[in-house]
Amino acid sequence: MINQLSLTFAAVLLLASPGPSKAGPPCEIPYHVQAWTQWFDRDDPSGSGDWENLADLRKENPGKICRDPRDIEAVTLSGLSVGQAGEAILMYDTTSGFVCRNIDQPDKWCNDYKVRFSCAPDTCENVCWTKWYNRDRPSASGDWETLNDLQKEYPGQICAEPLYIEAVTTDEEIPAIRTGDNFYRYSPTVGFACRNQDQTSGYCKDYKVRFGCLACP
Ligand SMILES: [Ca+2]
Ligand SMILES: [Ca+2]
Repeated sequence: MINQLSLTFAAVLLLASPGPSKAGPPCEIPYHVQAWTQWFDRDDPSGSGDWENLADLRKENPGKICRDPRDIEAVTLSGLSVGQAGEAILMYDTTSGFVCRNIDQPDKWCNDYKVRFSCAPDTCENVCWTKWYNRDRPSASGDWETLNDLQKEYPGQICAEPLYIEAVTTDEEIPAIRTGDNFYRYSPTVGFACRNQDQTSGYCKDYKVRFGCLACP
């Protein structure tokens, strides 16, 4: 829900203030672009608490978190939101990251959390989109359009550390988030993967993806 709300919010902002146009790749940030990072879980509460603080996450995951995250989401490894878990949280913001201290809890023990960040652009000025890629079809285990595979198959075409990813169906170009499929991976740092086993229908639709980079190779 946070995901769609914040993307919608970003879209409203973008519609309200159209970015500058320029020659070259189209300057546009579609609202359904997936800008959330992968989930990070660097710590567990066995020491003084669960430290998913941004400074350490950046150090341990160079280039994977944008300079100015717009949003942060933390959930327990069992899937509870921070509100549902109901613990006293020391830090939970886009500049510090997330910290739960054991000492602040009545039972002196925090849940183990994972966190992710949303990276929306200030303007579309700096974002350069790759072409669309469709390396796989969902005929076997699913539709695998992972960054690693695409970078191997199309050397030099996709930047090393994309900031955004967009996925749409190959036939009607329906945004992935509107198809109702459940995605195994959908992150600019990992790419896209839809597993047939995760779908109620038993099959994923066929998707193509493209990446948004600060500069095109
Ligand atoms: Ca953790
Ligand atoms: Ca595909």
